[in-house]
Amino acid sequence: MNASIVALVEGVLAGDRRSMARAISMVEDGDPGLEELSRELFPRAGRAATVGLTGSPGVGKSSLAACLVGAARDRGQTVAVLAIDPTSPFSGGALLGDRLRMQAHATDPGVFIRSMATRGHLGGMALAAPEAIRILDASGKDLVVVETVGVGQAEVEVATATDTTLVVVSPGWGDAVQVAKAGILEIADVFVVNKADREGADEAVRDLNLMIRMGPETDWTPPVVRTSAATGEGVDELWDAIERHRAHQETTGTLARKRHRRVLEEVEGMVAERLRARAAAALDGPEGADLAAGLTARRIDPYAAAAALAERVATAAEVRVGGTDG
Ligand SMILES: Nc1nc2c(ncn2[C@@H]2O[C@H](COP(=O)(O)OP(=O)(O)OP(=O)(O)O)[C@@H](O)[C@H]2O)c(=O)[nH]1
Ligand SMILES: [Mg+2]
Repeated sequence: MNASIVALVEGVLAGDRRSMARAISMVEDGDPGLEELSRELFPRAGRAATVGLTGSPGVGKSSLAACLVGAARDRGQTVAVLAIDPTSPFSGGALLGDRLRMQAHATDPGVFIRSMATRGHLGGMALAAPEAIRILDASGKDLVVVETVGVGQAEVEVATATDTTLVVVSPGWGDAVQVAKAGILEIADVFVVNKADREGADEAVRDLNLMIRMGPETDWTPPVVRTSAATGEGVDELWDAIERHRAHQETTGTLARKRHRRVLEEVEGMVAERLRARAAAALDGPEGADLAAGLTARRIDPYAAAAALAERVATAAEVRVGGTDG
């Protein structure tokens, strides 16, 4: 194994900040050494509780993450925060403010904070997030908090990467309606009405509860917790709700099922990515030219072309794929 990867693995397992930061950068860049790194870290992960924070811009996700860091430390737990911006090709800039808010924890060795973009990762968010979470998990942190910006598919993907998903809204924006529209009712394990120090929090709580009651019957009813990240109000209740959800998932076996499904989906994504890369490489060469000629002349249809190519790239022992394939 590459000596620098060996050192990096040791550093991550020891919880060394610089090693962790480098490892996350490798995820961001889709570094070729990632496969080796992941292979070494995988057996050491799976211990951390993972919590996702999601919601519209500005509702207070980062502020709440900072509150959760405080709550974890009060309870003697170590914690990592990963802020993911799937829309930005760069990390740092846009999220720097978040890190400044976290400054109270910046020198605490039990806390690791990092933002991440996915500029180079082939599988995008869906593959990058679980990989980054695993690094933080393997570093020995008890809790990993993941914040995502924006509403959309990437957000849902990140939600599936964590054990407990918090959907955060703030009062006065008709946020309950937004939640319904965005289809994130389904992904919420706990609803948080943040900025409870502002007017309209009670209405938001009421609307959400109403919506949950009208929703499908499930074995877990997401609680709606009122918080103010500004005053610290409700943070203990939020912590309790997270713990209750975790306990529920453990006793019902949902947690194990969720994790199984997650890792299988990850493998599926990797397979898809590999085959896609092989197909692209094949189409780039003489085979692509042949196919193009056949398609243009209407000798072959796209379905048949795809079926033949899929068959070939799936079984080909050796297809040259510009460095991304083993
Ligand atoms: N009054 C009040 N303001 C809050 C509260 N929580 C956060 N804020 C403020 O709301 C603004 C946005 O907070 P952030 O924590 O950055 O929100 P965010 O959801 O992380 O925002 P993005 O990452 O940009 O989507 C900041 O100015 C915070 O100080 C709260 O509970 N009460
Ligand atoms: Mg934020």
